[in-house]
Amino acid sequence: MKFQRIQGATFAIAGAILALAACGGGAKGEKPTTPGGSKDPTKWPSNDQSMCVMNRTDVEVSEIAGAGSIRPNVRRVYALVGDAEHLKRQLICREVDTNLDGIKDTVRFYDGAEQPQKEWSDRDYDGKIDSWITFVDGAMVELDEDTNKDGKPDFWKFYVGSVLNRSKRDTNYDGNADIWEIYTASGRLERSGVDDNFDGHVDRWDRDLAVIAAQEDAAKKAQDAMEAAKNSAAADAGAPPTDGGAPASDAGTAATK
Ligand SMILES: [Ca+2]
Ligand SMILES: [Ca+2]
Ligand SMILES: [Ca+2]
Ligand SMILES: [Ca+2]
Repeated sequence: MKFQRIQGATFAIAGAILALAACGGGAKGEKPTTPGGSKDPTKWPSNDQSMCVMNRTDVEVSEIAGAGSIRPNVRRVYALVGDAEHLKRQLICREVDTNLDGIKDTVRFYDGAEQPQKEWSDRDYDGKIDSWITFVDGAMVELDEDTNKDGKPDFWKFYVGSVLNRSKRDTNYDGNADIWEIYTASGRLERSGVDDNFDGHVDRWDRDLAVIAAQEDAAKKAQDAMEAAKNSAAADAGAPPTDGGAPASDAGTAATK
């Protein structure tokens, strides 16, 4: 029973990883092949560049072929926990060769409760990790990306309740952030602080004009609605005489017919 639950959870994660990889791949058609890999499964390298390297011997490894693969491309590593009588497997690492070239390109590490802790991916299959995700209580809180293919993160995104909350970028790739971005509650860019001369201090704040316009528009609509409600209440207060007069004229009209 317990094992079934674990299987279900890991399959759900498999879907999430594949969806993520599909998003990041970008290319229409076939995904690129990592140097040293091959799209011909009979020519897969003997070294699959495993990232589930565990400095422990009390582990069990399971290899399976995922959808569309004729050779195993998914590896799960379990720790064996408990005493001899109550030994159980606990998922600690899972890695996938998502473009089926014989080289693992996405890995997830799990905590003692089998909740994801970290995920690293080579989303453009150039052989270098370019995406680092941090999870807290199973939710993504940080996504770091390498946008210039130097193997180092230069775009850091922070999430609150799965919504992008703030980010920072290193646009001259010196390792230090020089743009800081703040997002609205719906995850839309609201304003950016820009360090023009790369001295570590914000020189100017840019605000998203579209967001400001939308905020002003919403405020004006609220104001208009309030005015309309006020006018309508005032009209209602003076209305009875005219309303009262209407039936009479209707009656009169009817009477003339
Ligand atoms: Ca691969
Ligand atoms: Ca890469
Ligand atoms: Ca970089
Ligand atoms: Ca910089």
